[in-house]
Amino acid sequence: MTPTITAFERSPDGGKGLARDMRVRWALEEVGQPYEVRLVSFGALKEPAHRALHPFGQIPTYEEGDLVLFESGAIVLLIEERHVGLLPEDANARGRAIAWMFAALNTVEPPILDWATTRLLERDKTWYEQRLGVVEDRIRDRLCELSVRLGDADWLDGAFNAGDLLMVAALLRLKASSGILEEYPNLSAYVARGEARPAYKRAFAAQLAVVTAKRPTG
Ligand code: GTB
Repeated sequence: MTPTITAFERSPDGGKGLARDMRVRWALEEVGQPYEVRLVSFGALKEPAHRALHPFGQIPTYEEGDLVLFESGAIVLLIEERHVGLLPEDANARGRAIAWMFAALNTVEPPILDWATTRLLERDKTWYEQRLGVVEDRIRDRLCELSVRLGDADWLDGAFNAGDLLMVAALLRLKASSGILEEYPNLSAYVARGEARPAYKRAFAAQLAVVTAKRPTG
């Protein structure tokens, strides 16, 4: 059965691939699973029909037969459980890959989200610059630790897996808008390796096509 995911009808990132449907699209592309996309407006996100799928009125969701899921991390985990290609077969390696998935979502991404929220919503506050500096230093702490662990390896634990997928997705938010990622050349190269994967490119093109299809021509 072909799964259906939801994505923004008009993504506020203008097609940069930063909304969280991107990580689900990427996971589906990695395992070769075709999918359908239902585009949702900001208004419709908060309507009962969408809230029945997602209690917080957000994207992405995932529907497959009787199953309805929300939370991009849970969706990626389900995809890798149902397909070959995103988790190692060895049980211990699989456990470590899942640990990296949680590290991406729970340890590395929170200060990055804090930074994005500060820039988006707190620019007019008298303490904006001070807070931004504090949050950026929290990001640096995490990136420094991650950079040491990655060293000169291509991926976090052997071959590319879902831990890398979510980690690259989290780090991408920093690329080209903060300068912070570029302070860690091995992490910059790590993100570039993720973006160079054919599955990432297909997912990126698919979400960008939504934006370009809506742009008026002429
Ligand atoms: N924990 C959830 C998950 O991982 O699935 C978080 C889902 C979430 O944050 N969804 C956002 C959403 O639906 C879109 S992705 N927001 C609408 C709302 O809450 O009303 C977050 C996002 C939004 C915009 C950008 N951007 O413009 O760059 C990047 C990421």
